[in-house]
Formats: sequence, C-alpha cells, structure tokens
Amino acid sequence: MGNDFGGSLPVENVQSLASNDLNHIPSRYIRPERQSEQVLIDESLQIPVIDMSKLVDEDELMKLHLACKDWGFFQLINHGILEEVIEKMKIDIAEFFSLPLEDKMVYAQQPNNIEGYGQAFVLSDEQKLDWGDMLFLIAQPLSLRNTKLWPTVPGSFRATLDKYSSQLQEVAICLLKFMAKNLGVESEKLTSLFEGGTQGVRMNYYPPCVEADKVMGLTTHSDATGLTLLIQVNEVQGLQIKKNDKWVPITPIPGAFIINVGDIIEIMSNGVYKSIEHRAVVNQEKERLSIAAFRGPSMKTIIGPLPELVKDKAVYKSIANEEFIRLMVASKLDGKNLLGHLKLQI
Ligand SMILES: O=C(O)CCC(=O)C(=O)O
Repeated sequence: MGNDFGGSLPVENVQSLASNDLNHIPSRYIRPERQSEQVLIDESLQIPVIDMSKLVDEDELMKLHLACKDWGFFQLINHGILEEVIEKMKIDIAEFFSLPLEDKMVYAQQPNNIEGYGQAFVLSDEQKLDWGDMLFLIAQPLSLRNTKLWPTVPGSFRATLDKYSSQLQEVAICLLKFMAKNLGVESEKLTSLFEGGTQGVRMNYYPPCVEADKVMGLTTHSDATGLTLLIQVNEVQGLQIKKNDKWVPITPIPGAFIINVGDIIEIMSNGVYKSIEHRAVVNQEKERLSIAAFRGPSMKTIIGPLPELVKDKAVYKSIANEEFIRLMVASKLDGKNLLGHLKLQI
C-alpha cells in the first residue's frame, strides 16, 4: 500500500491539543449526533467467546460460525500467541505515544500516503474530526514495509512489531481455515487468497477529553479488510459495536483478541458473514490505546463472492484488491458505506 493509494488531509495533533488544559474543545470535534443519540447502550449483551484450542470440536466450530454470522465479532482465547509478545507490543507502543510530539513527527504521514503517524480519512476542511491520533504501518508482506516510518524509539519497537505481526498472521490464517470449513468451502479456496496477503497495523491513541460525551474517538465504521485482530492496550474501555440498533460496549477478556469479520469476508462469504459497524468512544480522565491488525488478501486478489457460495445470485460485485484499497482510502469513514458501493441490486 505504497504512495499511490492516496492519503488524508493533515490536521492538528489531538494528543497535543488535549494537553492544553482545554475547557471547551474546538467545534470540529463536537458531534451533534452524540447529543441526540437515538441509539441506546445495551450493557446486557456480550460478544461470543471462542476457544481456539477447541476449534477441532464440532460444537466450538458451530459457535464460531454463529459468531461470524450473527455478531461479526468475537473474543478469541487460547490463540497460542505468547503473553510476553502481546505485552511487549503494548509497552512499546505506549512508549512511542508518550514521546514528545517532535519525536513522533519524524514518522509523520507523507502526502498522499496513509502510512505513518497522523490521522486517517480526513477528506475535507469541513469534515468533523475524531478525537485520536494513530500510527499506521504495513507490517506484511515484508516487501511492502516502509521501514522509514517504523519508529526506532523505543529501540525494541521494530523487532517487537515484526514478531507480533508475524504471529498474528498465523492466527488469522488458522481462523480463515475454520471459517472456510464452516462455510462449506475447501479451506484452500479461501486461505490461498490470503497467503502472502497484507497486514496493516493501526495503533490508536485516544487522549482524555473534558467533553468526552460530545466527541468520537473513532467514527462508526466497518473494517475494509478480511479479518481484524484487536487488542486494547490499557484498561480503559471504549470499543462499542452495533447490534440490533443498539451500541454494545465490549469488555475485553485479559489476554484475548477481539476479532471481527471485515467487509472483504462479508463479500467473499456472499453476505453470510457480517462485517459489523463499530466505533470508539473516549474517556474523560484517562487516555486509551488500542492496536488493530487488519488482515487483507494478497494484492493481486479479485475480491468477490466465492463461486461455491453463490447459490442463486451474487450479493456483491467483484473488484480488484488494489481498486478496493483506493476506494477505501478515498472514502470518509461512514458506517457500512464502502460495502454499500459494492452491493448488487437484487
Ligand atoms: O480502538 C478501538 O477499540 C477500535 C479501533 C478500530 O475500530 C480501528 O482501528 O479500526
């Protein structure tokens, strides 16, 4: 995902804005829709928990199938990734975000590129802004890495991200195998599209906000990817997913990954699996950090419903991955808007 996929307009750094002891925050961050929110918060629901070590059992496999179909989200336990690998990733990214602004700006996004330190999906000067900064890096495949944007402070950051990202690749492929089985498709048919595929890692930093209930850390969206593997770095919660027109706050299980089906798997499964809208809200007193690893297919893939799953009609049209990425970068985050462009009228 090099230079020519497009980028985001540069906007103020939110961490430094938030450090100014503001009483009122600038109007570009105020979301009127949060004041008149029609959507209720439902704390009674919890996303399914899938035990990866039990996925050889039919019952657990069925749980995974229903989680992908009915929720599009689940927590994954016993995934086999060493706790120390996850913990080191958390420590290093927290240290990076705690550096002075000028040290972080060494890795700032370049024009027309979504990689680096900055903000994403800002397409106009009028657009409302998210209360958060991020560092976005392409970690896989190695040939697409732009290591100039990989921080050297803390000194272990590059090795840590390298290890973290390669271990996550294996978990993602393993999950895709089980998903293929559940969809009634030969594993190879799905996993071969993702072998050698991309993995973008988005590390989010949401500063505390005096008017937390009026802003949005990350606008409501579904993920334009295959699968997302997310961890929350500190104890501050903020992820909410939409279920039955209500917002369900997610309480991460320590050590688990929060996995969600992305738009590409919704397309490939011809709409059987669902890519669910989610958002991040911010805390009034504490910063929040999260790390999302987006597993996409290989660059040359044609994204479209798997032929085995098109019984009557394809629900989505097919699109080259490169074109899909270009469309994603050029689109404002807006619910399931991107997927809507690819839906066929039936
Ligand atoms: O911060 C979170 O928990 C959500 C992050 C997310 O949805 C994203 O990075 O796409």
